[in-house]
Amino acid sequence: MAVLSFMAINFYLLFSYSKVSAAADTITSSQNLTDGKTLISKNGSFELGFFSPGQSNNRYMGMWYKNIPVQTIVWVANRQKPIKDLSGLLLIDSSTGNLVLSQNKTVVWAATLKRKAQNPVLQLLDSGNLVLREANDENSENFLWQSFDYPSDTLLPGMKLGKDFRNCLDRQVTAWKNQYDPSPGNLTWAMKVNSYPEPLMWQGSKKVFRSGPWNGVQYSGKPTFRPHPIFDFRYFNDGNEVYYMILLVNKSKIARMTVNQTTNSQHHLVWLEAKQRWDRLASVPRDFCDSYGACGPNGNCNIKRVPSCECLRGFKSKSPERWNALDYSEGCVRNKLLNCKNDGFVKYIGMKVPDTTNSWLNERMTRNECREECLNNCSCMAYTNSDIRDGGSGCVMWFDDLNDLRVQPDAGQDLYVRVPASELENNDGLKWKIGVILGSASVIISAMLVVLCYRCRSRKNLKADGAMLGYTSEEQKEDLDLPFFDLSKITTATNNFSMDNKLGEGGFGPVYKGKLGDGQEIAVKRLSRSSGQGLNEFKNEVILIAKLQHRNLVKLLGCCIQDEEKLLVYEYMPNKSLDSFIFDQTQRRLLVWSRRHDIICGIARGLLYLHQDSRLRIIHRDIKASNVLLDSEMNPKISDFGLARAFGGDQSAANTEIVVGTYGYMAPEYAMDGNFSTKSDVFSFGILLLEIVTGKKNSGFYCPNDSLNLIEYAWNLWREERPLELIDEYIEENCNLSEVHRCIHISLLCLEQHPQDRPSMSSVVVMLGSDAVLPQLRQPGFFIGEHLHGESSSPFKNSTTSVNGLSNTVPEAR
Ligand code: ACK
Repeated sequence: MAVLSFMAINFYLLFSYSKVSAAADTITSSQNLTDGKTLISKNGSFELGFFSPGQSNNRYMGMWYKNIPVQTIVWVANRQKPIKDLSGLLLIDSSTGNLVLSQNKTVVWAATLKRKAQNPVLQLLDSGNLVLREANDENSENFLWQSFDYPSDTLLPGMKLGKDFRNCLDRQVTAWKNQYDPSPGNLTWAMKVNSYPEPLMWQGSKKVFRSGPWNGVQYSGKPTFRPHPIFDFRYFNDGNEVYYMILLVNKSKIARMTVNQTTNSQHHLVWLEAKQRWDRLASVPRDFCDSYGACGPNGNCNIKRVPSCECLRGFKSKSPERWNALDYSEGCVRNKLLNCKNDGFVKYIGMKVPDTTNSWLNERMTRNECREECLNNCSCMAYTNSDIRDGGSGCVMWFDDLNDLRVQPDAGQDLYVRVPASELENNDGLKWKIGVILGSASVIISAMLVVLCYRCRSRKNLKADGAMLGYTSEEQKEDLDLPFFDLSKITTATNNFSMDNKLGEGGFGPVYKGKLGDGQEIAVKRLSRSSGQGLNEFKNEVILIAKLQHRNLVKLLGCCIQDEEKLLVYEYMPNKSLDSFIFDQTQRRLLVWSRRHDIICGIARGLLYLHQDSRLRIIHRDIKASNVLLDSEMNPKISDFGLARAFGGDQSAANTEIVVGTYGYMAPEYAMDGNFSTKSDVFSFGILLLEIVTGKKNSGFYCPNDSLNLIEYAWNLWREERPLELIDEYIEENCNLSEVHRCIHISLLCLEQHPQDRPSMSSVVVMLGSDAVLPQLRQPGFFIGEHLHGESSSPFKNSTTSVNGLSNTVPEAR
């Protein structure tokens, strides 16, 4: 960017300049561009002129898309020096041939020319490149100056991000300070040039995200090998110039990449003509593992695991205390010192390779040569191929701690990490990996076989036992297709229902962890013998959930009714319930925003399935954090159908004399009048959504500024335009603020006082997955009040009581 000195220019000439004529794409040295006039590129794609960002009165010279209605600024000349009135003037200084922006005879901004111009013209090209060139020379190699060499916050197709050593150019993208101020913020996206260059995002001097180096196919941090639907990524390095570039797959599309200070991320955006809005194709950092150095030196991040960080093989946490408290900043150190000549390598498959700062590159070596070279150099810590095409070629070696590693099973590359031979004693790295893969495959296959056998065996049993379940003859006609387990098997699996296996107390009795003979882990719900009320819930759950199948509903594997026992057997959810994460001081740190957002979307899809897409219309009536379970990959599964009600046809609402459910989640019309509907589930979802964003429980909510409950607290902050103060402190750092803002808006829509004002779950799913404008909010329903705590003063129908957050419910007649 040009550094301005307030030089004098031939202003007496200004008055002899003519203004640019309408819709021109060029100005010559005898013309100027005043505030209010614009240049328009030949095909009408881009426009250049003066603008004010948002509500600001400052004037800037900038460029935007001409043919879309949402003004989107892609380049700004005077980012740091706004013009305070309408006197701005863009012209070619006749004495120097330079491009100058002035205000009242003072230079505000000037271009930095490669050489003095003879007969210059300024032209706005259809690519969005503003170029100063000799009037008779259109060759891009000879441009005197071009805006593409001085990006603002946007990378347009065809622009380069990187360095040109011959012309001393460092083309980098820097975020606006905020939406009203285009001056450079502290978020920058630039090419880091070392032996093996890679693009990096910086927050001031702190690295925040790394794309990974180019591996011949793509950047090693790209999560999949699938071609990008919009952008074609390019990388160029000839020693004189190193750059990254995006091109359009389909030239008729309008797309860009930009960095945003508010969201702290880089966005890939495409213009949706049909919807007349920008659609966000992707944003980085995507998740916890994308944040630079998430697991510290020599730590490996796997987003599918909980916790996501683990030390590389042969390493241990440097500070176990901090590591266990989920502070990974110190990373990992070696278990044993390296031996040098007697070392070996652990092969990691599907990796984003480490930060290349301390790396060395040789593009001609083979992998074997690379391995030899690394073994022979006692400082070499890891190696890989620099080009993964055709079986791999080239050699990269690392000479220090390995930083910012992550597992990318669908796209990464192999990385060989040096360890002492003793760490490889039992098996070398490759065998170890293959062993793991084969091992898990056989478990899956045998689990599937066992389940299949159970299914074949059990139909007969279930029908025979229908009477015990209390089915009507009508219900018995329905083939529930539900496996029936032998009591002895469950008793063995749960260690005779030992206390050690007990997971907790559910709606109608205790829940135990079990392990079947084939190794499959299960969760067994046992109907309390003493619980008269539980029988109805038990029956209800069997009948309803057996008919449901969705990836966001917990899967019932079978049941057992034998002697006095009534048991339900579920797939085991290793990460337990959502409330054990969001309300726990340590666990909640694991729930970074992207994971919370995935969980919110999963619950919404599960609920949509219940309300609309399943065979029956089902109202759950007890949606809450403790009824959402998390599988090993943190996918949410709605559980506990003991209170659910099913409807056929178009019915979607009913009334009950006996209100069941959980305080803190009940919609006002349900708690007061017993009216339940899909919209009362939507209300409960709204509370849950607010709890996930805030990390605060609605029931027992205590707020110093006297809000009645979490809803009122959220509503007050929303009205005061401070909704982001609601965010859980543990997700603030790496979260996508616009997404969080949207989720708060959606939760308040779900919490509207009147059911008809609340969105359906299908609208919620759409709203969560798009950038479309959301409906205006009215006052939410503030019920869930204090009076509920005193049973005697309950104004409701026969309401339930709540003990320790469990819904201790009274079943109603069905
Ligand atoms: O929060 P939690 O650990 O997860 O405690 C409760 C307890 O049983 C009573 O509901 C746990 N639980 C219920 N179903 C399952 C399941 N399928 N897998 C693992 N834990 C479960 C729940």
